Amino acid sequence: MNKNPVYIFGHKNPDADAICSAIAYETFKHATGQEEFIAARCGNSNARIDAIMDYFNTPLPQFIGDVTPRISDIMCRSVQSVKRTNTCFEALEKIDQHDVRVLPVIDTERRVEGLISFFQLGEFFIPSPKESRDLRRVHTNIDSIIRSLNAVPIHVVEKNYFEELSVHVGAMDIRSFGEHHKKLKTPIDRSIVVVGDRSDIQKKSIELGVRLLVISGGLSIDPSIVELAKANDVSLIISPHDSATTSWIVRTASQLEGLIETKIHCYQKDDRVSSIKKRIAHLEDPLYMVVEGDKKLIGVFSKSDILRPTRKKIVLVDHNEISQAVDGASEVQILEVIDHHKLGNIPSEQPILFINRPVGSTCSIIADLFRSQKIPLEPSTAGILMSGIISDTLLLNSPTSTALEKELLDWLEPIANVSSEKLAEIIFSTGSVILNQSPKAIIESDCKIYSENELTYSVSQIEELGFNNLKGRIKELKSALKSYKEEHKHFFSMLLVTDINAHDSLLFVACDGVLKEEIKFPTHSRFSTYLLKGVVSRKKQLLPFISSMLKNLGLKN
Ligand SMILES: [Mn+2]
Repeated sequence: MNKNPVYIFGHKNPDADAICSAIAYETFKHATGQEEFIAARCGNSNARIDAIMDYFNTPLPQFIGDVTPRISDIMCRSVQSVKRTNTCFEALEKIDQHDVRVLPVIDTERRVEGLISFFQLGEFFIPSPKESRDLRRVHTNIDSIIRSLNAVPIHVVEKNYFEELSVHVGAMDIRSFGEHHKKLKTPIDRSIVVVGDRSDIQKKSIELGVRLLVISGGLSIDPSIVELAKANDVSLIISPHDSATTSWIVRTASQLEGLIETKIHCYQKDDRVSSIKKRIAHLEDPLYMVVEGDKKLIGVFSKSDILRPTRKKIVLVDHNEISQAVDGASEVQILEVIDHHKLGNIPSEQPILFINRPVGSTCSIIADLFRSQKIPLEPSTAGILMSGIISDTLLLNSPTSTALEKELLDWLEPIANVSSEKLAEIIFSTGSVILNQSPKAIIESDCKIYSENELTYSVSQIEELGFNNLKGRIKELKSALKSYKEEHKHFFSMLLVTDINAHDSLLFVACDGVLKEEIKFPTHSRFSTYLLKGVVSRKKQLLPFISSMLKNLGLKN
């Protein structure tokens, strides 16, 4: 599977041309070495599409209802984390090993507690000169010190007890050593003294009752000192490092507890990138947490992850208006548009491949790409292309049909090994939508939504072999159309029922009074709705009428 597929989408409420052109364009892309292009659909199939897929033994493109970029698309899933009981040494090791600057702090159940950053650790190890006392501070237990130093324990008392300790290097003269301690005001029993082979300081420290005596440089200790430490309950260990290094490493044994930033921001993996972008604009967190359930950490992201342009890319076939495109299309990169409809308004940040030809179907444009580039076709691809052409042009009977369609069908027939007439019969004789669907489904099955300035309106179309099936359904169709219009707050909603034998259509309109006066089509006596003689194309015949009607009403430029 490709890492970043580019999905080829037909419009919502797909018709045969939308599905067939997506499939054929995927094949075309693969034939030209662009394997990342994958056909998809953002709506359900219908009987006509199913009949085509069955006949050519081709699976439907996968359904993807929404391409909105989500946090799950940009978050990093393999997260390095620490626990509050970890030491700075362990955190620094992770930061170094994994080349990160921030680590989430989690509990044993993976619940987020906060974060620790390289910056915070830096502040801890290099406090401001005014706070030089902080340079000695270490919150830890003796076991952590032994592990950080890789030290040899000689005598250890209560090694797991966490306490606030203070580090001192016993480098001064024995006479000043005791005085120095008094001046520092650190309780002696919470002091760590690091010293080399100076038995006087070693002895004095034990007698004063320090918490821990660290012999540096891996030096051996006189047995009498060991005995004295045991007698005084003073912990005694040997560090392999020199005194300066030892005292620094002892501080890295400090527990993260106390350094953790607990003011963090957590988000969900399904949050939209666009809304989180706004929400974190004023925040300065080095890392944002992605959690699920009981604050369980599942990923992280940074501001730069969210500001990066989306990696999701799509191609639109058989439409060029955002209102007809898959949900979230306006938030992803539209790489190409291959279409044969009027131009909507589709802004792009970069130049894109945009092919729009006034021909009978999108499949015609794609078939022509195969033909002009001399790319060999499988019979099933040829058949799929024929199906899109036949379905959109009503077997060349629609006024949208051009000379190109006739030419292409003649070229494709021998490759697909099926005649256009036979294929037309298979496609158009599939069950009547009117007979098999609810009024709501009839309106939604091939419904296109258009936007004109602030107005939106919808035009649905179904094709039937004659109008007989409409008998007794008119009332419920009209009322379903009205509900649809109101539910979607459209300016108006239309349903065009086309008789593909006689090449006429009936038009149902749900609208308010002012619009009704502009519609001057004759009324069909039997079905008490408008009869549009010779009208079969929503795109080429009905939409220009709607356009001029909106102009007359001053609603369109
Ligand atoms: Mn089309």
